[in-house]
Amino acid sequence: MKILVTAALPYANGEIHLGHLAGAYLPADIYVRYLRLKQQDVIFICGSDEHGVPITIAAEQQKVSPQTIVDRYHKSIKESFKKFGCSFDNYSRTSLPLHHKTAQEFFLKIYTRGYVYPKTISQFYCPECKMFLADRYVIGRCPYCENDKARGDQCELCGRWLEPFNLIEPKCRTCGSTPHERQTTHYFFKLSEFENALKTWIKEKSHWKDNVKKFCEGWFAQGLEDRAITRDLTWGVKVPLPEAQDKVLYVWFDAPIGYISSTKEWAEKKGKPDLWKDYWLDPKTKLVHFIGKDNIVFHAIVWPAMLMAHGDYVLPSEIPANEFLNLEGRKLSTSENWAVWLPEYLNDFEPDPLRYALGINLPENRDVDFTWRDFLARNNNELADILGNFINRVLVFTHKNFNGIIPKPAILVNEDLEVIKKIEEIAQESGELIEKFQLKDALKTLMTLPALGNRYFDYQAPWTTLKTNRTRCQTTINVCLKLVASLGILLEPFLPFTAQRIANMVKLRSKTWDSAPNPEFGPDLGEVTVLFRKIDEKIIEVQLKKLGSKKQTQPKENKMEVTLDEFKRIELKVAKVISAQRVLGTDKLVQLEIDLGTETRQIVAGIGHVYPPESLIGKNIVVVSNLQKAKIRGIESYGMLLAAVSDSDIALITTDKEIKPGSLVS
Ligand code: B3M
Ligand code: ZN
Repeated sequence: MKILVTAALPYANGEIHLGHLAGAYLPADIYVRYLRLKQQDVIFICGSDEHGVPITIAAEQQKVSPQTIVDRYHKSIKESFKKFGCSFDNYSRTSLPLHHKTAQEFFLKIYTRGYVYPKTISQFYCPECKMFLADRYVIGRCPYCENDKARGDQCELCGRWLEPFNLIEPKCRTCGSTPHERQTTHYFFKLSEFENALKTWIKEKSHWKDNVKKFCEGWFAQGLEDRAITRDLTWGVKVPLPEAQDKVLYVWFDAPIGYISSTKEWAEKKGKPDLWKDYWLDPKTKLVHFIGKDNIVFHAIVWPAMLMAHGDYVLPSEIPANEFLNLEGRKLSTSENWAVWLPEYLNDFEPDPLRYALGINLPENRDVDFTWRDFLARNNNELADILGNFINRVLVFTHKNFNGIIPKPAILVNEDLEVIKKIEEIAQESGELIEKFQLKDALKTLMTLPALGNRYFDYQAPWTTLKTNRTRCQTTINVCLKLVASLGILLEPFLPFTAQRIANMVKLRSKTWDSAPNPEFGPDLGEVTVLFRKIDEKIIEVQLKKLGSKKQTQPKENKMEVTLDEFKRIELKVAKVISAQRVLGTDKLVQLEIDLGTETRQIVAGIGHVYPPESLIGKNIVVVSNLQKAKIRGIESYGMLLAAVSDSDIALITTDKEIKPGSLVS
């Protein structure tokens, strides 16, 4: 059976945060990695959603073009997913011509099949901005929950899908004026015609999660209405009809088609351009959409209806939708910066501790809370003290007492056999849980293994049998190493970086789920490295401080004033760059040696993506010379260089003419 797994296409209008990860991307990645270990024919498809009002609004806020926004965030989202270990087979973007073509063909197909019709309607029009106000361009009060910041397409608070006219006291979000009504023609999708077919289809999905089924029932209770699938905007996929040149497809119409075009791109990259058809055109394909709960209606109702209208493609089999992740007891809010951003997290920590902390507490059936205190405790008490400790003590013992060669077992006694049986049982049990999308239980189940290993090791006391009964000691260590090697496989879906390091340390040769508890590894060990570092309590306060404070890229609203005395405490000096080199493995950091007149110093600056290091040599720069020393990527930096920073560029501050290094800037 072919399995096609997707994770919701994130809007390329900002960075990924923990809410996104816990909602869709981490669970999808765990599921796919598991299926690969089970040697299933699975592909994992995603990409950036680059259309719609979320993009154009971000562009307006940051005063750049929509293209600049999507280019910037597509690149950085893709990069942070990679660093986090999201193992997509393809990560595409909806601005690709291939996607535009696929979406237009989809539209034309359902249009010619009679499921799309034009209708003239009144819409909000802003007289000030001289434009129709699509979706999020109108804000107002939600008629259901009274939230006064509801958007024209959806109320974020109660999750209801809205039409702009539903809003009470509507306003133009750009200029605040009250919009007028004006006539415009749009294309409507006959969603109402699919009500019965959808009901029958969803009835078969008795095993689906309650949240998805309940949501759909609520929709059916209201009755399905036809939906406008075009917008009066210029950014998006053009409507492929001569009479509608000035309109684009509604982003929620084109985005799910992105799953198909991303699969097409994958096939093209593989050099087998028709391979996507094996997945999409085969009704036996298991199509699994991982999403957050705010996307349920689009994936469980509108998209399946679109697929039914089209007729050629497979329908979703599973829609494991997660609830929300809260942060330190509060609802996540990107506008208030109540969020932990993935690139910032990855600057400070390794990916696996986060995959663990989120994985063991996924919002599968209810909203959950992420706290830094819990993150720290999970890392220190569970990853370092239990998992890391077990593996480390076994490997160190083997190196020390058996020269790093895997000792052969003698006769296995009951206690040994029990450990081996337990590995087998737990692999089976957690595998079944993963298949049922109960990922956090699967991880909890797996984590009983290192705990069991520690108990077994303590009880068998190999440091004693080493002297009293060497064959017994060999057997114990052999069993322990089997467990370590099995963990190198079984933890892979959850902690891929750690699992790879374990695999290297025991020289694992086969990596299939079913080979645990008897995987092929050895005959000797690789170098032992520490798997988890304990994290200091101090980080909690540092991280908490970041929450709710405005991000640097956003315009500052309140400027804080300083006194002249305060300003004078900062010592600015001219320095000349003597040498410059890129910090290995980074594209931004440059290590500079600078002449400050009376001394030379080393500083590290984040300008390497704009200034090639060699171009800096000989330049006069301005540095804060009394800034405390800091370590950046382990490299000491004493002082900070000044530069002007805009959204997309950096300009170094230099002197207008030659002046002695060390001169004060005041
Ligand atoms: N971009 C919404 C979101 O990021 C939307 C998902 C599209 S999935 C086809 O939440
Ligand atoms: Zn306006």
